[in-house]
Amino acid sequence: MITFLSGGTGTPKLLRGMQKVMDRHEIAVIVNTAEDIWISGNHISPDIDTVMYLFAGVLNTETWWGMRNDTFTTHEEATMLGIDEFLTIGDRDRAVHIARGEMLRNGMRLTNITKVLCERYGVRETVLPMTDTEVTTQVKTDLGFIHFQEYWIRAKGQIAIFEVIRSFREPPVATAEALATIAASDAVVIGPSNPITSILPILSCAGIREALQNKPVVAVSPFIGDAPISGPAGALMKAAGYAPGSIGTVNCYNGLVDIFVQDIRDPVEVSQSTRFDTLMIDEEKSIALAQEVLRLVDTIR
Ligand code: GDP
Ligand code: FO1
Repeated sequence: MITFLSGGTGTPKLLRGMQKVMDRHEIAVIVNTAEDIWISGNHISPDIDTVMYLFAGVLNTETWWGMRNDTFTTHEEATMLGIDEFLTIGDRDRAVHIARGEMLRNGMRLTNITKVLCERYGVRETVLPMTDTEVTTQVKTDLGFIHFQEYWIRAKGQIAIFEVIRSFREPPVATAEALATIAASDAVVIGPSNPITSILPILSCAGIREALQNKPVVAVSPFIGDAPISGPAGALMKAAGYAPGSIGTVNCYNGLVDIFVQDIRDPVEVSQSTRFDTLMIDEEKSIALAQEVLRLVDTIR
């Protein structure tokens, strides 16, 4: 068993390859939930949904969110009625948000809800939220703290940010299932996800760092030079006090990583790192990187 720590784009691209080269029952994914948000009364968990849709074979791999060939009738009608949905929500995707919201209101744990949804979609891998309680990444702007999604989607990442915090009513604790999965794994792979909005929220759940200390950990950089392959990781690293790039990424994961993987094109030198082509522009590239990462894992487990 290998456990992956994942957000909703970079690591899912690696998982797309892993699916093809591993026994799918041997893949476990602990997923960031700090980007979750309630919209129009329903619960969106963007990273869980991306991972679940990928494994279910229904993910839109053009955008890496939402379902392939979804329609947007409800979103269009709700917008016409004056509802402010700043995320474009597909009709089938929305059904998942409705189901999740309803189960949450009925008092079910997010872990169990995710299990039910994955079963309905025939997912063979294990998909686990990092925690069962609500935690939200917020960024400080000139107008005060706003939800990460407000910054990245509504403001299109076009406003200055000065600080990143995670807000919660109770400090997030890793679920028993997440900790048991790590304990049962031969190794943990921190995929090339956004260190600030995807990986640090997972590492900050009580129990995770201790669990990782006893495991071989491989991490893949989401940066080439000071720019991420996509998304807002550069601005977020700066706002959180880290240098954008592979060195800043290693520093985020302070001392947890046994083998750090950088892209062959990355001009930054991280001592004792391993170099692969990490640009997963298609499924073939994802499979090739997955194979390399598995070979690495074999050398340390
Ligand atoms: P989010 O939840 O949508 O932000 O997705 P993640 O946190 O999982 O992934 C975002 C990160 O993925 C960004 O910082 C990108 O630089 C990184 N990324 C996207 N595609 C690739 C790729 O092909 N290779 C690598 N190494 N990183 C990638
Ligand atoms: N990202 C966008 O850039 N625009 C959208 O309209 C959008 C809608 C959306 C709906 C459901 C969902 O699960 C994800 C969605 N995302 C959208 C992606 C999501 O907000 C991502 O979490 C962030 O883009 C980066 O982490």
